[in-house]
Amino acid sequence: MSVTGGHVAVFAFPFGTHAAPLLTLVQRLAAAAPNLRFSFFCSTQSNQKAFSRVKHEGFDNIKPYNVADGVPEGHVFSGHPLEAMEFFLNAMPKNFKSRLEDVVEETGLKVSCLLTDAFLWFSGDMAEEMGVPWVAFWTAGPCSISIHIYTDVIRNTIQSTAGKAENADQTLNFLPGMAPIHVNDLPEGVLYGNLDSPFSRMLHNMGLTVEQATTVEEIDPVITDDLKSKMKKVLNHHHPSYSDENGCISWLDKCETASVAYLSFGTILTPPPPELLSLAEALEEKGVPFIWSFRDNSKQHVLEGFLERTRNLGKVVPWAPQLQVLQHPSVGVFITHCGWNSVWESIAGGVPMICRPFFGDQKLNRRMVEDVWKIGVGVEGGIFTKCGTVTALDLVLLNEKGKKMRENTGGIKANAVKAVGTNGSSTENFETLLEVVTTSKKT
Ligand code: U2F
Repeated sequence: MSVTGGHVAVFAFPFGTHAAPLLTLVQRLAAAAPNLRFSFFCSTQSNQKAFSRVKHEGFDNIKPYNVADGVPEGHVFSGHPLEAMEFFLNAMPKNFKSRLEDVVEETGLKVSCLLTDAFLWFSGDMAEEMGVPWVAFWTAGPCSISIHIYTDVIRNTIQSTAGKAENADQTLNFLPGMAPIHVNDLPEGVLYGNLDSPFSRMLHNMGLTVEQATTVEEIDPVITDDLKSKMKKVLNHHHPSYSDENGCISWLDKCETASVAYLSFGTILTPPPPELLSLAEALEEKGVPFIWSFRDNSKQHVLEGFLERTRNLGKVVPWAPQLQVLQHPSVGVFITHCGWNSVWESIAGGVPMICRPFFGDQKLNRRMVEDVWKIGVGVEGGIFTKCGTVTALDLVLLNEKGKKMRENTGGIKANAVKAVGTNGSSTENFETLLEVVTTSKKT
């Protein structure tokens, strides 16, 4: 590999949908700056997944490096979804630091820029020590990064000792653009829950140190303007596409316009069995055709009878090309956990949402979707019941309100499309980012 233009070290966060969008951004940069070398650091498992899902040919200037995942040898996992993450958080920042040192020694290429997931707050200090710029990449929405930046203000303003329940409906009207957000929507670890867990501490530290973050800025101008005044650069990002191994698109081709429910709960969680059952009962009762992306084999037995009976009504797949599914005219509603990527992809497809948020930024996203952008509805009582899901399906698929929600996605999408146009802010932001990574100190 002959590279003369500098060495960008990229640190990815290996859980949820973090590494894939960062890799997509790196591919864009690598294509635009073939003389730059990009070293992509992440856990073995996450590197395998991220690099296997994207076309890698022609990207000779991107090289994956595996960092230690911190899991003790012989450890048997309990099945708790956050267990692997806790090990990784405890191994940080040593695992990234020592692997980077090895790579610099092996290749003889000094680092000229550090491009990292914003979660990895220690990168700011590392970049400063190396005398190179730090670009922090934020994979979720502007609202949630703002919450982390203002964590101390929130803690000082709202008495957390009173507990979540007593303050649940208090709004964050003392923060720019945050008036619609209620205490109840806050990610755990900001005001309530374990403020001292490794994950809460990581987010708090990030809020205190983040200087440059990427985010979709058109979607909420007030929050983004405020962030712009706080951070050196606010940039936006794009999403990868996947192949259709399970024939979802050809199946959708046979369905009526806006009739199908697409269900997915992202890459980390599966709703608890009683909720899965309620959801299935609601779909069956209403006879709504569906595509259900169902990752967790260990929970599929819950749906056994339902799957038998609905063989002609719907399709359960281990992975769907979500971006394309949501673009398909047959899809009428997205039943989602409100992960940021899913929300954004639903907007891009013009599909209204039924929201069942679980943790992290998902309740914030639900609030924006339902109350601010008016492009979806939360399930009654916050969890799936048969009755609540039937009501939500009726509202979105059959009611005028559902039509209006679909129309509302159009306005938000139009801004995003403008942003990625030739003179749009996204395009300009990419050029700025390119400038930062290419003009930083050469090797
Ligand atoms: C964490 O979210 P998740 O990774 O669980 O969920 P999303 O942000 O919604 O991203 C899921 C991605 O996986 C893709 C889908 C999204 O890009 O298109 N996908 C797919 O292509 N096919 C499938 O069958 C299923 C999913 C976290 F839990 C959230 O709270 C955060 O908002 C998010 C971003 O930081 O990370």
